[in-house]
Amino acid sequence: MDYADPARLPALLADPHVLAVFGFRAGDAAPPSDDPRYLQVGLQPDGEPQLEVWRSTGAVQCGRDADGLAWASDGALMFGALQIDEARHGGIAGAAEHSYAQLLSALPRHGYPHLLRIWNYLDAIIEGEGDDERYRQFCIGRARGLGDVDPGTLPAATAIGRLDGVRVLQVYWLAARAPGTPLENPRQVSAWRYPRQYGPQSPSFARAMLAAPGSTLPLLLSGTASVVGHATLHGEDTLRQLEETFANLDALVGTARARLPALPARFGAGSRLKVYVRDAAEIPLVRQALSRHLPPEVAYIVLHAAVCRRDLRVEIDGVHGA
Ligand code: 3EB
Repeated sequence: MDYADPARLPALLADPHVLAVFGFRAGDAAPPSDDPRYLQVGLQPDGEPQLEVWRSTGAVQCGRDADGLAWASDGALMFGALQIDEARHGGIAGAAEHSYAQLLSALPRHGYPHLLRIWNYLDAIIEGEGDDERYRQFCIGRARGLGDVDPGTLPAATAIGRLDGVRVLQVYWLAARAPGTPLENPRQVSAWRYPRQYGPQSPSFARAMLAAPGSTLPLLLSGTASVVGHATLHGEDTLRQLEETFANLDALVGTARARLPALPARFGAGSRLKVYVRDAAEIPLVRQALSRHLPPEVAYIVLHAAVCRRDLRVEIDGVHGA
């Protein structure tokens, strides 16, 4: 996984080893392509627009299913993406249920039954009061679409709010032929065990995923924020939230190293991060803290986005390998 200049999009899509490319940019100014490996995500990057590129070691095949699902696969891994119009499914809960049911039925058909990692991007994630909040409704629909799944097999995930006003649920994922190992964070209550106060349906995700032994995939880190136990900490202080987030990420890397000692203890040249910041005005402050905290080899992008709890000001996901 890497970041690249948008001008390179045609060259990247001409490369048969490219599994997926993401253009992060709100509005309609993103470079166009109808290649199924390309997805425009309506999140606003800070600074120059960037592409995110997933490269494969094998040759990639790709296509679009009759139901609109875009896919690319290389014999070991499958990328897939869905963009579901909320209005056609009665709202965000219906759209989430539909997407998860659709993708779960597609995975075995494509021969990649094991979901490793999934990203969920939806507009106005904290709009609505109490249990009507759109994130809570998304959690309800997701759980319905997943059906009767063993929580110990849930994928790593991100669920983040776009600010583009487009009521289309964007879901994309990485699935594999072989199952990975989901990891939990010793500092945090498992999300699927969150108590009722956060909504009628606890969120369905694992804190991180390690691919099957022998895979070249890095550790896949879920969206991680200033949550300890199940509570938000430092609600008024972005920098302390960032510190707590890094403490959570460190704990996850520690958990992964117990299974894979070759994994570096610290973020470095094999780490890529996406940093989601709620208030655009705080991005310079966050960038300053990131440059203090991270060695220069770590590539990251900063996105202006809404985190799924009102009191969370920052969230980070990414990958970490050798
Ligand atoms: C948290 O720790 C922060 O609902 O898929 C992070 C990653 C969060 C994924 C999801 C939510 C999700 O609860 C929020």
